[in-house]
Amino acid sequence: MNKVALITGISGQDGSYLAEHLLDLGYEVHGIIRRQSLTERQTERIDHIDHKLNLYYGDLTDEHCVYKIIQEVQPDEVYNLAAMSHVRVSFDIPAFTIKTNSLGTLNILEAIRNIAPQSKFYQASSSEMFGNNIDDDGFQRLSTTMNPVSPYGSSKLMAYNLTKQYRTGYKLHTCNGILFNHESPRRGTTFVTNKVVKTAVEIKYGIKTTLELGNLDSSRDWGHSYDYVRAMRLILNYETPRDWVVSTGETKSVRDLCEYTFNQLGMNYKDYVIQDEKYFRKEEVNYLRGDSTEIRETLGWKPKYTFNTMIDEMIDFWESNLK
Ligand code: NAP
Ligand code: F7E
Repeated sequence: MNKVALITGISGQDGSYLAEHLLDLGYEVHGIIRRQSLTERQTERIDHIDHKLNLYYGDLTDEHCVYKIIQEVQPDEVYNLAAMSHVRVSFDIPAFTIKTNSLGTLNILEAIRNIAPQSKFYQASSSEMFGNNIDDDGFQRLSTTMNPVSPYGSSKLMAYNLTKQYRTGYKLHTCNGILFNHESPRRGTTFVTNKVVKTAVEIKYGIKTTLELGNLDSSRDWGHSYDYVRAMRLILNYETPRDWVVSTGETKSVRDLCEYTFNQLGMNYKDYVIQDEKYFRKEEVNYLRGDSTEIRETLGWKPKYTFNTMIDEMIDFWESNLK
């Protein structure tokens, strides 16, 4: 019998790569999408596999629909990827962020506890939960104290703790993947990597003249979504439910990202990048670098992409798109 997976946030960046991966492995894949007024582009990332998917309208904040879908699907594995995932925007809509990211996670955990306790549960936790805490060796890991500095980070920390608590208290198979930033050509274009790459390509082809950014000095541990969704499935299929860190272990600043991208396109970023106050945050996570030794050594996870091959792929995507 094929395994049955339910993915919340299936229309997002990670949801689309995970759905492809699970279909390749023979899973029966179900996913939740939201009702939107503009339907044309909503499922753009999964249109190519739409005929193989079972999609349901739903919203994590609506516990009735969450119960109904879990009751109907009776999944072997639930991947909770749905979230209000933009850190800066979470300062504008903090209540919605917490309702979706924290209470939405609780709605799924309660449904699993009551009507589908056989379901294994994966929670999309985030390096944003660490805030500005770094161990003495310059890395963040499972034992690093978490001290979020955004409504997004706080909402994810609540969901992280609930996921742990349903494992220890109710003996459910629930796991957190603490994923550091991961990108791809499918990344939303208001996140910094895809914003920089898309705009740099537009500048090269004369469509735009400048790139407005916020803080150029923050550093991120950037991997590729293709690699990270593979880690999600490994995490859920490990015999013992527990939490893991997924990261590249390398870090680059936003300035490094601009320098590499513009160089690849034959330009100097200093001629085009302008800083604009509106892209700065009330509080910033300055430096992220994850220690993923455990998942590499225990589960054999290894990323295929480097930072450079990932950015090159994103450049190719936008160049062929614009041509
Ligand atoms: P994404 O592209 O923003 O996708 C998020 C998905 O969640 C979208 O399909 C969105 O649907 C859906 N969603 C939002 N609010 C919802 C609600 N109330 N009910 C149901 N669905 C809702 O994010 P991603 O990059 O794929 O990230 C996947 C998950 O990993 C997220 O939980 C994110 O917080 C977490 N994470 C991401 C990273 C990263 O670097 N990418 C790192 C660590 C953790 P709409 O399109 O309708 O809004
Ligand atoms: O910002 C700086 C910004 O929005 C990265 C989400 O997937 O990863 C992501 O959150 C850095 C920050 O990602 C602009 O201040 C400068 O220091 O691409 P981002 P994020 O905030 O790190 C974590 C792990 C998640 O879990 C989240 O869901 O870039 N920056 N100028 C800018 N950022 C944006 N978006 N736009 C700018 O113009």
